[in-house]
Amino acid sequence: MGDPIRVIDSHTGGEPTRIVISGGPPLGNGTVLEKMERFNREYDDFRSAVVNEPRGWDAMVGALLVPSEHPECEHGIIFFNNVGSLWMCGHGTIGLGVTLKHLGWAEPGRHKVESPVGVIEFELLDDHTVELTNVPSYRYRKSVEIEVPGYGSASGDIAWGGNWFFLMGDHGQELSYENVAALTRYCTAVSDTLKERGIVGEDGKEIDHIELFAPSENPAADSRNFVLCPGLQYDRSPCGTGTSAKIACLLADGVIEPGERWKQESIVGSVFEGSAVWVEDHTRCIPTIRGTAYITADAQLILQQNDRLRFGIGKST
Ligand code: PYC
Repeated sequence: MGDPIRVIDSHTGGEPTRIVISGGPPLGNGTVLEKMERFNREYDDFRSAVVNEPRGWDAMVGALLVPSEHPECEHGIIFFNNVGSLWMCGHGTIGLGVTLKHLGWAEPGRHKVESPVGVIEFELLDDHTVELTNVPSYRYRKSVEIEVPGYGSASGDIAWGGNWFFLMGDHGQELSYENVAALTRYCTAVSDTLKERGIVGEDGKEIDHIELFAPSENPAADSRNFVLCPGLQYDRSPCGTGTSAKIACLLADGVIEPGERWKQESIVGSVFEGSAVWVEDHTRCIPTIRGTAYITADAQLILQQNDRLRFGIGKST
């Protein structure tokens, strides 16, 4: 056994994050993208041990705090879930800010962190509130028509907000917590259709998050969403990268102005508040997403040598 694996668990608007703050695998030198690639190649058992049953569960999002060689960054971060790594994670970054505060490793103010897709910044506003300044986000394609077997025709926008999303307003689904099983089936059918038709993000990148929208019944929110993540779990939070992708589309359509606030409610009723400003020649915007997180555990993970399931169910040795 190596060093003890210490984790801090938190939830951001209901979506869990488990951050490994020590005892992670040695990923060598390089950028955080290079470290993530090595993590994917060589340490998938570790990922599974941290987030999958019996130690974790399917909705758990994990993160590995790593050193960053970027001159402006205090840390690097690699996010992952029940099936693999994520490019970025907004709710997880809000959880990171609150976790670093809990540990006494970050004071209120602005902090830069290197993610695999670029430098992100978070502002710790108080013990629980964090505002993420995300990577440049944009809509790649508007109103892509698809025929979803068993459901009929539908259309959606393809956008990048740190992950690739297919965003749908016109889907005929009821966005309620009671309807999560049916929403999961629908989004899975959409995801399968995108794969079968070879519909991808820029540079052929897989669109691995499906995001549905509907009006919110909460007068304090502008919209409600349901986000299906890779691994077929839905985001309990409004999804930081998904809200970034949505705001990029709203800005492109002129529905919101630069700096105007958008309040996105999740399927469990938690709310993120976001806005964006244009960069470069208006092809990209920089979203900021504000949310709250709470610590739920400060623990040490134990992987016993003689435990056949120590790396998680599906990874038995
Ligand atoms: O908040 O960006 C997010 C996220 C991605 C997957 C789960 N949460």
